[in-house]
Amino acid sequence: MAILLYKHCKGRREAKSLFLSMKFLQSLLLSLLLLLGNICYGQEKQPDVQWFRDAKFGLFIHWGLYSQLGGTYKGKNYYGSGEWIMNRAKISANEYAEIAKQFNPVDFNAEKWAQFAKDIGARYVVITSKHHEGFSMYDSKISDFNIVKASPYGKDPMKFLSKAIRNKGLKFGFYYSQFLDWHEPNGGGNNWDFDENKKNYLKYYREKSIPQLKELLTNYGPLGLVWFDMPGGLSKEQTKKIIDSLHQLQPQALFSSRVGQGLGDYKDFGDSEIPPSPVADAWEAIYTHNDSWGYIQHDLNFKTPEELIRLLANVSSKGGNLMVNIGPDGKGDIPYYSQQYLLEVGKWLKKFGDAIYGTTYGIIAAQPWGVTTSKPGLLFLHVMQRPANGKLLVPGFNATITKVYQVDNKKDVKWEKSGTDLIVIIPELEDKRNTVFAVNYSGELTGQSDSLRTQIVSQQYNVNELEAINGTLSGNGKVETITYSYYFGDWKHTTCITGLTDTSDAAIFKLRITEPGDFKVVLEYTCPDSSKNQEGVVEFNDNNQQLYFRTLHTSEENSSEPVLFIKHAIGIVHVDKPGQYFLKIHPYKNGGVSLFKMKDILLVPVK
Ligand code: H79
Repeated sequence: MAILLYKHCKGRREAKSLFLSMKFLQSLLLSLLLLLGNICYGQEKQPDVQWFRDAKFGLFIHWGLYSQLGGTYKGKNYYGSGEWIMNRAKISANEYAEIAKQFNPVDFNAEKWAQFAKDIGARYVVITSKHHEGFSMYDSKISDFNIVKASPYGKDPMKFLSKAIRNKGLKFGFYYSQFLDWHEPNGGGNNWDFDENKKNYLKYYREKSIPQLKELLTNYGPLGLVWFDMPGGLSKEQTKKIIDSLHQLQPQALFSSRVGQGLGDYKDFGDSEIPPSPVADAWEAIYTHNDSWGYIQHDLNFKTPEELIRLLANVSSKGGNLMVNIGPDGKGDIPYYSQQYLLEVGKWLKKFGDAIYGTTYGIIAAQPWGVTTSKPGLLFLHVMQRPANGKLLVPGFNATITKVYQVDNKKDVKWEKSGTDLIVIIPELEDKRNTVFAVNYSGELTGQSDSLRTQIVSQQYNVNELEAINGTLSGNGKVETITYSYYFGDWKHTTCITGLTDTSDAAIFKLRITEPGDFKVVLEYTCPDSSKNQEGVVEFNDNNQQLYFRTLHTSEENSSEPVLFIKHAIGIVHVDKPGQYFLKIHPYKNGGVSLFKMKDILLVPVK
């Protein structure tokens, strides 16, 4: 017989099989295993990520001395990441420390914040215990530069908040900036006060960073997670050693991947980044509600309820969690629009939360109408665009359907099946931002295999988007995610097709067009000066129809500036009858430079 032996002490998830013939040896081994398990517990036991995977929605809170400044210093307004103001205004550590004397968040109310987190439907809350500015927002014995000792407030808000959050049944976690510390001569990042060459990062880790993390993991009850940010100055071995010593304090606390060196218990992508395709491992996308993480008085660019609700569905459909950030002000008040708009998400989750919490990525890929999420025996259809004829096509539904219903009111919805096409006859959308229908089925739903991935294109929607990630590439064609920003630190990430240089470098999109008609073809791309005036061609339906175009200059690429995308309409294609088609894009001639970086091709039904 074979027994799986999980080696808890060394490596995590390694398994090896043993072959034994005698029964008593088996039970002896099992007792040994139990013993081993107990000895190892608390040392390197893999923390349980299941709660995190199921949670789906978290609340991030950036709060520190930067909140007191609110994005303005000495009469100058700063735009973008407000928590970077010390760095951007090159404020000396001594001068910056003076701000603590005005920091008195008398409106802070742990119960109110916890109730808010609960009401918006968040399942976990993460708050900055120390950001890059170096100020500890809790009672620290390691550094006097903390809210209890250095501010008139004189209390530890984290004591109250950690309890209040847990009392609501939510997980509580700390953000901690482990390497950057602009207050400390040996901390990372401050080169306007301190000589980089004289820094001893290890001393900083030894004397502040690690002891503070130990305080946080010791004095605030069980933590759901520790959100490390911006690693630096450590080798993989050093990082591993620190992680192991911290995990000993709380074996169940999850550490974010920004602990560095490819370590950590779950994956965070870049700030405001969603991977282009579903990811099976535990991961999280972080977005801030406006353009800054820390409070900025003059930043009113809040994402609307519709944007937030759709963002959450989109992230869930790819298998991740969304953690949305708010920046309370120096008094401890949550900005008005964050309160209003996030509460809308909470109301939506009360109705449709079954389609978010506890789900995994959508088995059926994104469609012109929206996205899907999955549970065993259930596929959730997040409908954000209603087909004009009310017939919602779910292709590739190769399982037996028992019923289809609207998630909030549980009312049955009519449906038809034709081969593996499921057609749901949907009523007017109760919530135009996202109304979710559930398909109850038996058997195994596998969806379309990726290599055969064909996108539905239909006259029923205002637009059909062929995303870069869905192109099949030949020659030098490749997919690349470009990163840019508007103000500062308000990162944007766009996945593009690039490298289309010679006629053999092509991107092909496989389409299933469901009705005859004409479509306007719009290329959405960014094109630097060096790529302008290149000729290209879009071939539709095997060379029968060709659209020629010449690339237009948009902007140069620079991560700290906007990258501009143009929607360049290049012509019309005609479709005689429904069926399988393909659309191919490539340069017209050899020997040029890459055409552009193309975000998508839009097929707009001609009406
Ligand atoms: O807390 C929020 C940000 O302040 C923090 N992560 C989120 C959650 C963050 N810290 N650093 N970064 C994000 C990346 C910043 C990189 C840069 Fe720069 C800042 C690039 C340009 C400005 C530092 C200074 C690196 C290059 C120059």
